[in-house]
Amino acid sequence: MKNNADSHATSDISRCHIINLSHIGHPYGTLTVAQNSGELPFAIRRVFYIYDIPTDSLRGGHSHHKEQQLIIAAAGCFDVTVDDGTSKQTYTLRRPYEALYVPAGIWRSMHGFSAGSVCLTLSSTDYDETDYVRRYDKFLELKSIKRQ
Ligand code: T46
Repeated sequence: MKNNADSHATSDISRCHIINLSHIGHPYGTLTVAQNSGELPFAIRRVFYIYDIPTDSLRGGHSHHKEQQLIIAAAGCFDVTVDDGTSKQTYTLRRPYEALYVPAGIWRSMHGFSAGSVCLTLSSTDYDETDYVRRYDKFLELKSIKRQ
């Protein structure tokens, strides 16, 4: 995978940001839309969601070579910490229309789950285990940052 190091070499957490998805209020409930119409940073290829999450769970703990994501608290709330090997930032997701954009090459961890929370992820790629970097020392190596 010749270009794998590229996303890690160029990504930093300043590229992570919250996108407010379109939401339409109604007396009987609010409707939120995510569609490939240009308002998203990538075309959605896959959707997955995590639920029945014990409140003390720590999910994520990896980066991706190519995959970009929008992470949404579809129910409840939780924290997402993004890390580029130099800096970290924690976002608290608490509204279903708030989508956290996480580009490739960024380490992410999800924690602080409220009871009944649902983590919905919109992904730019099909599932591919070879796209994952699951060891932090390997992640730092790809970032060309040496441990002190
Ligand atoms: C991410 C965060 C936000 C599949 O078979 N297909 C899939 O599409 C996915 C996403 C996962 N899996 C398998 C792989 C593992 O055996 O499901 C198991 C749990 O996946 P993982 O440990 O990677 O779950 P999380 O919550 O740590 O991470 C997931 C995504 O995998 C990851 O891309 O960024 O949510």
